[in-house]
Amino acid sequence: MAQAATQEKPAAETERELTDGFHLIIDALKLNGINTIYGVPGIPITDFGRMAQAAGIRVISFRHEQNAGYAASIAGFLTKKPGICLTVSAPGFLNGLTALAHATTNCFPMILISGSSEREIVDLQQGDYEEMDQLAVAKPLCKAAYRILHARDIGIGLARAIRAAVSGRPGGVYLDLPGKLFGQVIDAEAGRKSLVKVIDAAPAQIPAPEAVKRALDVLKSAKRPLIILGKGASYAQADDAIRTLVEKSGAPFLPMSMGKGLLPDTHPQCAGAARSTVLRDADVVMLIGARLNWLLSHGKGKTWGEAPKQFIQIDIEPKEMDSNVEIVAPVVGDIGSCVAALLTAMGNKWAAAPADWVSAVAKKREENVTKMAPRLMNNNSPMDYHGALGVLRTIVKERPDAILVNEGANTLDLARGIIDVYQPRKRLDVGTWGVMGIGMGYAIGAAIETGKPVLAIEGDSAFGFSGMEIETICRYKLPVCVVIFNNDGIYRGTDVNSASSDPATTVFVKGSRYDKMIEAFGGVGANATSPDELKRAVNAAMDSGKPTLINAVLDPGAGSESGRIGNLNPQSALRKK
Ligand code: ADP
Ligand code: TPW
Ligand code: MG
Repeated sequence: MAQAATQEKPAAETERELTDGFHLIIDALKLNGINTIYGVPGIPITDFGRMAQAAGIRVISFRHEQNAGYAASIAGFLTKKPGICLTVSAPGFLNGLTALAHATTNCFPMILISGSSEREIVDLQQGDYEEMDQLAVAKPLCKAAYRILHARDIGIGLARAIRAAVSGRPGGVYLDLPGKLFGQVIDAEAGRKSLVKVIDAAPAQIPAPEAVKRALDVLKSAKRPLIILGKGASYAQADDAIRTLVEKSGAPFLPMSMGKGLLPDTHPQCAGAARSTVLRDADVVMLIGARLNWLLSHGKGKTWGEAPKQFIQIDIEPKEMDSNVEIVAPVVGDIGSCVAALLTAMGNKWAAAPADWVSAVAKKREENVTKMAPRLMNNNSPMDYHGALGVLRTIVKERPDAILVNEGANTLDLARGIIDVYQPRKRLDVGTWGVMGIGMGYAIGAAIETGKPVLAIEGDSAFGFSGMEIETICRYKLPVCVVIFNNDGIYRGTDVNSASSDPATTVFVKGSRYDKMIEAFGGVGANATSPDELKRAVNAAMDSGKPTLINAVLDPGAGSESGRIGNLNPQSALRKK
């Protein structure tokens, strides 16, 4: 019967070329230069992943969506193109959502694409497989959220998602794709015509000349200027212009954690080692892609000292101005355009920052560096943070193009201060939320996107949040060396619970051998009990490019509660001092 029916169709009809939702999504991604997807397969996206891979898209399959999402978020930061995370419905979507919210909070462009179950059933709450109104759940947690119901809308839907993610302040976008969409068939020619190649996805936003002049007038008036470089400045990829601006101004600069490396930490104007001094004493502060949030004590209070400050802020988001304190010179636009405009307006005769201020900062910095130096050279076993970080600092100096991923509490705070970074976008860490769990996702995303070796310095607790992805690292044979600062716990491994036989809440199994984990997947494991051993093991790993995990045995008593932010711990009024 079916055969006969086909034969009866006119020739033109039978030869009509068809396409479907699967292929249209793939074509739309490729048309927009998106070549990598991070995700976890399952209903309804398993076949989509296979077809995407067959079509030449790199599909990196993870063990947990949150880690795939973190990989996508850092891909967005590193490339200025939205990183794509692909998940199944309800639980997979929710696992990915943490990373989407993280991307939005950190201003990284990312698109979470989740399959979902059918609208008819979801909207009547009739109990579908993995039923959830995902679009409604995602909305408050991202920059924009869209659903595509018809194959003919895939082109415009994806274009919208891309533009929303990368234009203005970058952020996370949710794209909901109900299962039925993938199999929808339409005429191939109509399908091709429906695709949209996004033109100028993140248009330049040029600051007003008056804003530029106002900013320079304030900067010129400064006796003690300071420039703060945030991760927005790193993201902007205006590296040369930023360096020129800083050098022309002659002002000390302070890199935020992921702003490190825009200018090397060893640059004579770097005030990283004189942080408290410059924050306290500066009279004019120019923020470039850095918010006055908790990481900068909201621009007020003791950290910022008694003397009144004037803030200049360069940011693409107008609402960021006056968010915490008055901004006397807002410069709204993209950092590339803003810095270029400032440089032009500064001309050739710009007077560099006052010499007494510059030398006072340099002196303070030298004092602090000298004070720290001997501690970094100790060869104690078990190691303390300084001994271990001292050797890693040298390794990064010798391998400046390696990407450093870093999370933990003490492991984070001390590594940030001790390890100098030499190139832009080489330090990736917990970001605005101080979130644990970015480690392996970031390491994978960074290795895939850049092809560079990755050194991940991880607290033993921090590592645990994404540890299973070492299988992913081994499977894709990525040049990732994970160093676990194993102090038997969160902050310290020494807490004791005196109320019962349960372990204290912050401690783990003593003497764990994390290096054994990677051996299960064919990677290289090593145990390091002294800085010398650590140095040998990390150098061997970085030379080999093989997936490696080094268990660095740290003194369980070496850390302090909450690392450097113990002051943020609420205190019980009833607790005896
Ligand atoms: P940090 O944590 O390093 O201090 P934040 O994440 O607080 O940095 O701030 C980054 C800022 O950079 C955000 O306010 C964001 O709007 C801004 N930003 C991101 N990309 C650009 C860009 N291309 N041009 C201008 N501002 C940008
Ligand atoms: C998603 C709270 C902050 S730091 C940390 C936790 C659990 C771990 C610190 O121990 P680690 O480092 O990594 O061993 P070290 O060197 O000090 O011993 N859940 C999330 N994010 C955060 N920030 C926490 C919990 C936390
Ligand atoms: Mg620890």
